[in-house]
Amino acid sequence: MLRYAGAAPNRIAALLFLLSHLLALTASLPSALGGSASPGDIFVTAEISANDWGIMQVDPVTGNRTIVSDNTHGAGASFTAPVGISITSTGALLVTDQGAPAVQPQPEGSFVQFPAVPTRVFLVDPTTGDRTVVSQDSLTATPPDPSYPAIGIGPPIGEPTVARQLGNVYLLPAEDGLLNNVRLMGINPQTGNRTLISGVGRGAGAFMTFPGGIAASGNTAIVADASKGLFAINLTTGDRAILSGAGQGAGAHFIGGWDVASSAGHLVVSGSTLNGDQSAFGIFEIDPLTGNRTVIADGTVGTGPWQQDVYTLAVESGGTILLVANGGTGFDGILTVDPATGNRAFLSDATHGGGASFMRVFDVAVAPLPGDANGDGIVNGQDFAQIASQWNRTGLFLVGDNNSDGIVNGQDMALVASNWLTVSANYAPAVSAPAVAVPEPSTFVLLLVTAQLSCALSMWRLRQSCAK
Ligand SMILES: [Ca+2]
Ligand SMILES: [Ca+2]
Repeated sequence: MLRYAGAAPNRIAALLFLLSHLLALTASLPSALGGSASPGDIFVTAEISANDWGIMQVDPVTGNRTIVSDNTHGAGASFTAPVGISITSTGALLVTDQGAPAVQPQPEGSFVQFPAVPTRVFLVDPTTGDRTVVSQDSLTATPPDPSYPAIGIGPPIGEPTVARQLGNVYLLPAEDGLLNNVRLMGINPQTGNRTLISGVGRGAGAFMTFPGGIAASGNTAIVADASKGLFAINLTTGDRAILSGAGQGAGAHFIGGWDVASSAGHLVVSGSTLNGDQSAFGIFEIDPLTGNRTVIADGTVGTGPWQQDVYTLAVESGGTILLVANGGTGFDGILTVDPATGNRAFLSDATHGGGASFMRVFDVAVAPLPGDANGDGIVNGQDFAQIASQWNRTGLFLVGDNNSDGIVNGQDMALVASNWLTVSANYAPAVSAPAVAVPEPSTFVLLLVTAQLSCALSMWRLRQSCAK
């Protein structure tokens, strides 16, 4: 068996992957994909005006707003109550819509609540605004309402929060409005079929109560729960454990989680410090292994606007936190939060940013920059070095695990190669000019070729010397 000492095999293996993909790219440079969000693009679900809910795009620098998809933008099935939004690996917008409940009288005189518009999961083209229903509940009307045929089979979508892609499945936390049966489901993107991953009847451990945001890495989903904190859910067994909350994890007081995102190897969480008291609210940095917490921002940490009813969040390249402020007149919009100081400023609201106006924002998503292993907003040699130094390491939310499959390997390096020198939309304002110039691509490729040839020669010699 061929063995190397020290870090050499990491760099060699990583170099070989990067080189092979870079050489392949010279034959077919990536063309602009229609209908794909660009890295750093910000999208929100919003109540745009009375009876018009939809998707808006927010410029990460100016805060200017444009309507992407609503009653008059984009084709396809109409939104009813789009709430959660995330971005798929192909740059489409993945949106959960809670439908419209209604109370219906029954023949015997009772009243039954059922959704007049079913709950749905949409894919939305960020360029055209066109909407495609991926998965849809049927209405519990008799006879069935032909205008809302079920799409996909399996457990009902119920009351979904935000769906998130992990590999080839969409993860969807939801509760059943009638049964209060909180569960985590997986959705097949091709068929819309839903399977129970964790909940009543599958997996051991405490049940979720009020699920919100979700992050995922490897074989684990982290679900924010407004009543219990953060759940860690094994995607194979369905087992649930409270990772951080009352009695779990040390550090800052933390009871309930509203939303969660991953950033540079840790979790960024919005949540409450007193059960049921949203005024006792903060942004926390939480260790995904221990559940230990520190406060990033709250009513006393950091300066700038702060008010209760701040809910969902996302993290930009460079670590800036985007926070949805949803606190009533004069406090609706998107805040930026400096992760180092906790300082806050409005990016987009009634008086910041121009363009289309909105009434309320519900959720925010930032298009990631694939291959940006160190999260600085540009894909370059530093990302190569980051991945090489972590080569074959396994774990949760690893820096360098670009595709979130729980291991740092050639697939992550391939994303570096295919996005070489791509920058995120917020790159310039968020990162100061590098002191050392980034080498031209051709120069870097030449260096890699030289290094790779050198490695190949030494490998050949080693093989020869080892061959019997
Ligand atoms: Ca980078
Ligand atoms: Ca990976």
